[in-house]
Parts: sequence; C-alpha cells; structure tokens
Amino acid sequence: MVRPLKRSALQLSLQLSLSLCIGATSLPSFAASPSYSDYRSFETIEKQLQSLAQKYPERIKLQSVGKSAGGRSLYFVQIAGSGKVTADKRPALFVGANIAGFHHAGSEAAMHLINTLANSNEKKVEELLSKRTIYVAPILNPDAHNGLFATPRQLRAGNDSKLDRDLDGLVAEDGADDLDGNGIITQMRIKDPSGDMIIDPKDPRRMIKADVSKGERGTHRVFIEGKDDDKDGVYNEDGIGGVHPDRNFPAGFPVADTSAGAWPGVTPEAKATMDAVLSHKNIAMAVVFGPANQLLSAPTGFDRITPPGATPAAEANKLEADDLKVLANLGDAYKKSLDQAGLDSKRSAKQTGKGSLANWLYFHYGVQTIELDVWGAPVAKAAAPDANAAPAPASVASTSGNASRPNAANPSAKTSDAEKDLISYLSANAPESIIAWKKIKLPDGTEVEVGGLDPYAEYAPTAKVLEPALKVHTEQILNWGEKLAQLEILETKAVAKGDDVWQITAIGGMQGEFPTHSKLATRMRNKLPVRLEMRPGKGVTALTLNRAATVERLEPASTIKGEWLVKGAAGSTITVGLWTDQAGQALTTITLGKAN
Ligand SMILES: [Ca+2]
Ligand SMILES: [Ca+2]
Ligand SMILES: [Ca+2]
Repeated sequence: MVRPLKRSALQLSLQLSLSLCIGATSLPSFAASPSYSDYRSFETIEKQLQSLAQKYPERIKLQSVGKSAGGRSLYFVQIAGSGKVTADKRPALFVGANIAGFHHAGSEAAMHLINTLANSNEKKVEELLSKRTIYVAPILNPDAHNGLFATPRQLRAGNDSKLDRDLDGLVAEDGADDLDGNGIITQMRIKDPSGDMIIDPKDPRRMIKADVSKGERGTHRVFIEGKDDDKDGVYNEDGIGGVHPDRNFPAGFPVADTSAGAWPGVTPEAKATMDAVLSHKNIAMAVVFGPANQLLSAPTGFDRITPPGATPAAEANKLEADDLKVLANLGDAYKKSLDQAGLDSKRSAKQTGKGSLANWLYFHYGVQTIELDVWGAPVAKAAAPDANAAPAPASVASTSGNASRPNAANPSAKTSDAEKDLISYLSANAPESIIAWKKIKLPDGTEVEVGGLDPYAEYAPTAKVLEPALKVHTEQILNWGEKLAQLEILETKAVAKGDDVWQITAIGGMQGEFPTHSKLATRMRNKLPVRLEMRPGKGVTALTLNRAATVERLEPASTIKGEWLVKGAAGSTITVGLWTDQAGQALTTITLGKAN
C-alpha cells in the first residue's frame, strides 16, 4: 500500500478550491487521508531486527537495553565485522533514532543503515567493518512511535507513562477529540477578537500569528482539535502520552516543563539510552535521527537555567568553536550529496530541543554529535507572476506607519518560512494531508472550525520520496565512520647510551580526519586523554620515573612524543602502547640493540 504521490489534476483543483472555501459548512470528505502504510511499526521493526541478527550473526548483534514505559524493548544493534581488535575496542559511531517519537523517517534511516551494513559485500563496507563498530538504536521511543498508526492519529512524543500535565490529580482526563471524524487530530480555530491568530491573507488554509507591529489584530484562537471533556474551561489540557523522552536528558533539562518529566532520566527510554551509551566507551561520534538538522542549521546550544540568587552552573551550554568547525566542514559535503540526490540543501531546519538526546551526547557524554532530520519539505518556489518583481527590502513596508495589512503588492521574498514551504510541497505532492476547515458545533454550543495539516505530514513523506534521503544518510555515516580517529605509533627508537642504558623515543599520531576528542571533551575533561606509555619487558628497568606521556587530544597531523631511559641487556624488549577509549589503541615492541 503506497500513498498516492500525485492526485489527478481534477482532484487537485477540487481539493484546493474546497480548501480555499473558508467557512463552507459540512464539506464532503472525499480525499482519503494519508495512511502512512510505508512506515514500519515497532512490532515490524522488532521482527526484522531479530531476523537480521539470526541471518547475519557474524555482523549483527542485537541487544535489548531496556523497556519503554509501555513495556516495548529498546534495541541496541552492534554492527561489526571480524578484525584484529574486538568490536568494543574499535573506534565506534553511535546512531540513535526516533527518541522524539514522531520522527519515523529517522527509524527508517536507521533500518536502512542496518540493512545495508548487514548485507553488503562491497569492499569498502567490509574494510570499514573490520576496523570500526557501528551501534544503532533504531527505535528509542517505541510507545510514541506507534502513535502514527493509532486511531485517531495524533502527533505524539510522550511514552506510555501516566502523566498529569495540569496537576489536577487526574491523568489524561481531557485529550483531543476527532470532532470531524476524519481519523486525524488536526487543529481547531475559534473566532475570538482577543485571540492572537489570523487567517493568512495570502493562504486561507493557514493560520498565522497576527503581527501587532504591522497593526494586525488577532481574530481567532487556535487549539488542538477537541472539546473540553472535563468542563474545566480549558480545551484538551491533558491528553494521551506521558513524559517526552527527548526532553528527559540532563543537558539543558527543562525543569519547568511537565512533559519533560520530574527529573532527568526518569523515563526508562532516556535512562536506558544513557546507560547503553555510557557502557560503550569506544563511541567517538554520535548521530541522532530526530526533528533537528545540525548540518543545515548550526546548533546554538541551550540557555542556562540559573534560579534567582544561585551561582551560574559551570555546565557548558554552547558549542566549542572547533567542534562547530568540524560540523561546518561535514555540512559542506553533506549539502553537496543532498544536492546530487535531488534533495534541497537550502531548506529550513529546526534546532534540537532542551533536554534532548543530541544535547546530552555532545554536552555530557562528550562526543561530536549531529542530529539530522533526514528529510524536510523543500523551499517553495516563488510564485511565477511575482518572478519579475524587483526585490525590495522587506522592512520598508513595515516602517511606513501604514496600519493596514502587509503590502500585498510587494510579496515578501522570505524563503525561510518552513510552514509555507511545507504547505506548498503538500499541495503538489500529498494534498490529502491538507484538511479543509470545516464548521462544527461543540456540545456546549461553541462554533468552531476544524482543519489544518495532518500532523505527521511534515515528518513522514512517502517511501518513494524518502528513499534518496535514506541513501544519502547511510552513505554519509559510512564516510564519517571512515574518518574517525585511529591511533597509530609512527616511530620508535632505542639509542645505546653505554652500560646497558638506552634512550627510548616514541612518537604517536593518528589516522583519520576527526580529532580523537571533541574540543568540548577536553574542556569538560570527561574522557581519558591520549596516553603514550612505555612498559619495560623482562630484565629491563625503567630509569625514568614517569612512564607515560599524555595529551588532551590528537588532531590530524599532530603527534605525541615520549622519551625514557631504561637499563637492560641488548636483545631484551620493551613495549610502547598508545591508548585512548574512543580512538583505538596501538602497540609495538622494541628489541634493544636492534635497528628501530
Ligand atoms: Ca490532569
Ligand atoms: Ca479530525
Ligand atoms: Ca478541559
């Protein structure tokens, strides 16, 4: 079952003309709502993971690291081929998907990566998997994930825990209601002169905030579709879903947000994810598939919360310049590959939220992290009739003091309007996702209109649309895996100083394009440094007291040097090792009196 990509021109024009017909009563609901049947449920993903682990035991190791609030397993997949070093000592990349719960494209991207690596006998993949480990957690919030297939369908980020959002002692006492019976929870607008929203004069399908600075006054209030079930005067204040795991991590934890949970790590999803990541010290880089895209829009970190009178926390909350530079470089290559695949690299992108997995991985776990949204609606093309209009500064109209609506003759050249782009994309490709506004009377007699966008349309395009994006992301992750730092010993020397005394010199360095540690990790000092150590063999005595040299991190082309004096007969041996948790290790043995 595939969602029709394009409807006939007749259907399209009918749908549009009906959508534009504001205030029409009882529109016939003829457009089938999108089914999202291209997407996998938790149960399907679980079965596929189990069968992959059975079919490719030499590459795929499946582990359940915990259970969601609803009792669904949280899977952690280890992908590694045979090689000289065991999988848990190799430089590794961690990929965590859909902790957000509504980001199904992320789970698809994670499954695409797992499937590609499980099957591939390409030389490039075999080589990579002989020296690297990829950990993939493809579905980190399975309770919310399955919300895509629930009836009615409602955007969901919370797990199955019980949460009393409005602290009235009752749980989920007033959720959304499918008032128009189309199987989807969309929006509800109510005429209200004290409201802050207006119908977009340029696109009546859409509600926008009234711009008070331009003299606009609100005409509506906008809610989630539903009635006031518990008659407390508030619509839908406490509905389905519990705590949001992707707000439940300790980096920038939003204390005042009831959806984020009572304390960081209170959700089994966030706790199990942190425990699993922390138990793999070899993880050198992390990718989160979630609603933000940090290669299209550089991450800004989060605001520090300091209670009145308290000393500001020492916690880092902004990204280090060096780490941003790494992201910028990766972003250039990433955008190029998006362009080559016919995807839009200039589209708008979200920032990651407070208390998110991506923030925890970077700010607390201490590795270079990239959250990626996999897919987003491309920038809407400017309407053809306006194409010859001279570009005018957008601010001119607003400073004219004219208290009317924005100058319609001077269409704004703004291209970063994400919702506008989305509606334009859906109009052409999935018009059934745009629900025409329809008048409905609530049980208390209030006149409302129900309509707007299918809440998942923004995140879950058809499989056909998503496919090129999945390929790009799998390819990029393989490239990044290749670029991880791998320690190597470049040179060792033993120079005889007489009387069986030898001066030992060793120089260590690294292969790869990323530094061994993120800059932030060296500031937080939460990772072991790079350590170059000399160990005397049998019959050899170290004359230098400190046997190890350390450095906070190695960057490409930088080195670490160790010098020691030892006493021992020619022919005896010493070992020189170079270690760090996330960039592998290198060992070499020196025989005294032998060249090199
Ligand atoms: Ca409640
Ligand atoms: Ca509905
Ligand atoms: Ca209520």
